[in-house]
Amino acid sequence: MLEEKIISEAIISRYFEDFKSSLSLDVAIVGGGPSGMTAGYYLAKEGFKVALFERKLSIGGGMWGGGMTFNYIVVQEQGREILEDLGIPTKEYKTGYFTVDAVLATTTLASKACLAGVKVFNCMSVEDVVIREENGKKRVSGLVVNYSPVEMAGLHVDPLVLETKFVIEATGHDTEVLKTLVRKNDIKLFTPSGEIEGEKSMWAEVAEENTLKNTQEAFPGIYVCGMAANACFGSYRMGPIFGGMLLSGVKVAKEIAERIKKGD
Ligand code: 48H
Ligand code: FE2
Repeated sequence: MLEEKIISEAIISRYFEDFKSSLSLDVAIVGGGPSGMTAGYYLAKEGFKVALFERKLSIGGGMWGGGMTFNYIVVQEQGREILEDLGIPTKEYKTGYFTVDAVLATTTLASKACLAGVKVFNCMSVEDVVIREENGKKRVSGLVVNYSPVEMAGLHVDPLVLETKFVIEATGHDTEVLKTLVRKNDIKLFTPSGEIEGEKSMWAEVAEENTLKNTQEAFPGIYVCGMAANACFGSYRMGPIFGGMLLSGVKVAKEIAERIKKGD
């Protein structure tokens, strides 16, 4: 005998157990692109309590479509090492250029992150952050989330709120979380101008290097990674080469892990 009511009850119970248990996190990641998923994987593997909030139905961000929907991505040697660590095989095209099937890379990374313990909330949009002040110093200490269908329908429905030790802004080109933070609060980011510097045009070599350099804390409690790091700190775009995104995810995971262990 199969009772429909029990199927519904199982889904509702499990979902809200997870949601309730995610109201207090070590790390909240906004955006399920390659950098956010990589950061989540390495943090969860270390045993931190991590949830990832993704506006869309599927995680993967800009990695599914490779270049112009031709679904292969390219990585350089350091990116290849991370993919190999994740069990994703690469194939050398020319010296220093490795190709990977974009669907294989995206699905494997997503699966590894989930299996490591990242709780993914898809169809959830982050619409704001929580700010607190301690000893005269402001810090991001939580996220304000809403259902994406609410956002898409333009309904006036208030969000829900969760607390977290650190936020990772991994929303890609748009740097949505930081934009909201800067627009709504009288604060300065750790960028040269104190504002979001903005993304520059295409220069793959410099952009890839800078993605890693720009992966850092942008304001107390919030780190930028991936494309958002270059948009925030003002560097170039790189097109469909994804090594920098993966390396950025690894770096942000490492830095936040150290901060949490220190009790920051
Ligand atoms: C919840 C949100 C919100 C929000 C956005 O764009 P992504 O793939 O991000 P990265 O930085 O991991 O990877 C960038 C890469 O895909 C890319 O675009 C490259 C390398 N471009 C080079 C070039 O020259 O163009 O993923 C970001 C994710 C997406 O899935 C969004 O839906 C999601 O974040 N998102 N989720 N709440 N407010 N805003
Ligand atoms: Fe892009």
